[in-house]
Amino acid sequence: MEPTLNTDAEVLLAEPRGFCAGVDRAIDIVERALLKFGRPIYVRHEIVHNTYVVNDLKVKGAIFIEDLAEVPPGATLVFSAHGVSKAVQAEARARGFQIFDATCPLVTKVHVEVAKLHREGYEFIMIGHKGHPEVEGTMGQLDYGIHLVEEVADVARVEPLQTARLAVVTQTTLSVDDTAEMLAAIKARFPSVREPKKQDICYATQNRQDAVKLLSPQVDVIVVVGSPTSSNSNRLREVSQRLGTPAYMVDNADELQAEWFTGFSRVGLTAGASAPDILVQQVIERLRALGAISVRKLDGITETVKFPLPKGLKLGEA
Ligand code: 0CJ
Ligand code: F3S
Repeated sequence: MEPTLNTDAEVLLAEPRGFCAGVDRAIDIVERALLKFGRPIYVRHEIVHNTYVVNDLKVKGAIFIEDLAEVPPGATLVFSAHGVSKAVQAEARARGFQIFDATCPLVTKVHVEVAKLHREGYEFIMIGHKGHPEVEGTMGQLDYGIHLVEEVADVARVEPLQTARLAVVTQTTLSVDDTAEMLAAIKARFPSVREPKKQDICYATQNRQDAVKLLSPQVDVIVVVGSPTSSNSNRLREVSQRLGTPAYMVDNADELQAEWFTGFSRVGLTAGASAPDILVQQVIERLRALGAISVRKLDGITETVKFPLPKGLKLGEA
């Protein structure tokens, strides 16, 4: 590939970027299950929305399925980081699988809150993307009483059975700004609505979007490493585009196109919470081939969150 960047071009890395604690834990669960119980390990849905991670685990012996009927009796099954509905949990138990739950603890926290408030008689408005597995999992915590809104216009269409006990929950990987706007619309229509004590958007989503906000005005173009199915990665691309800096999302370095960089001197680089660092390094190599002469890390928050593994996955543990 011919260099297209200017001769002084540098790459600026967003901080933080890439793996979050929930993704680290989810991948660790599959890898430990493979070591402890041997192949195959069945995983319901992509463990995280990343092509590289999924292909790597396939090679190591993981089989990814959507329908539990594809899993043979007696098999070991892992639920993905995005979480599952009560119906999926019940079906997996009824089929007698050995189950390890890689649902991110921050998603489980939302599930627990939904169950608790439901017992107190609450109905819910959920802000999220229809069809996303996390939304299916959270809405599937109850048989009824969760109304999904995807955009501000949906708020006017919600028809709760009552409004005295109405609570808002959200997907964890949304745009912080869009969600604030939707919450304002919900509060305008339902002034007594109960908001989450601490917003359901997770720390990793918030921090990565904040980092792009800092990066975007300092660069000519931003590259986001992430797979097309990854909600949090797509939001990073949007954050930059809305601030007026062109942004492209790539699943791997081969997807970079030389013409995106023609005449530019500063390239911003970040990665979604499910995108491994090896892909970021490969993108940096490709940008060097296109003419970048240096790489600089921006200042940003250091994340220290770590989640414990479920029981039964350490070697030697019964
Ligand atoms: O839903 C989650 C618990 C986030 C998992 C990590 O990111 P990813 O890309 O697998 O999932 P999203 O599509 O939700 O961002
Ligand atoms: Fe969990 Fe947020 Fe990561 S919900 S899996 S910490 S993107």
